[in-house]
Amino acid sequence: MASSLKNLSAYDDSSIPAANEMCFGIVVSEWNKEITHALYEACYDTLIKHGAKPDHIYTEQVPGSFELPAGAKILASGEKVDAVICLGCVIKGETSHNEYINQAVATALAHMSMVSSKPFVFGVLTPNDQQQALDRAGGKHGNKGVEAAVTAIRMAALKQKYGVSKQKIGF
Ligand code: DLZ
Repeated sequence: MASSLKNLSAYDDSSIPAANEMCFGIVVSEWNKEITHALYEACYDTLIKHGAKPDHIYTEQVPGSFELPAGAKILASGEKVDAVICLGCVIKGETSHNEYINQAVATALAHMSMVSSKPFVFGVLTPNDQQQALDRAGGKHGNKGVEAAVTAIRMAALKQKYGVSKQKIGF
């Protein structure tokens, strides 16, 4: 419902900082590949459109969305990337597996964003069915891969603005 009220894939280009000096990690889940590949293409193209250099974008695949945080942590552990984008699609099924996966991924990414100096972007679709996924992967609700890329650029720019380095929050 929220998506029909606000399609964030339609955004004002001029309000997005230049990504020329930024490095990004993208972690893509292989589950529901048709969807996650569409998210990835839109995400990658959006980073390039805003100035990111192809050799400053590091892409890795993981088996499923549950593995996104671990993959993201590995990518973020090096000093190369300024932000990590996680792309996945967990479709609700007959059991409650989706709730466990979604909750675990969201919690882990939020936690890593807080304890590290790097943004971890939650680009995971949580649809009730395949059609809802398609609607958000280049369909009538835009492409959430675009939004994930824009979020990563904005958060990386925020980090640069305040000169945040590698220190952790806390003692
Ligand atoms: C097991 C599973 C199921 C049932 N559904 C999905 C899904 O819709 N989307 C997704 O990204 N991954 C799914 N997985 C795989 C889990 O994310 C994970 O890869 C496995 O449980 C192994 O840890």
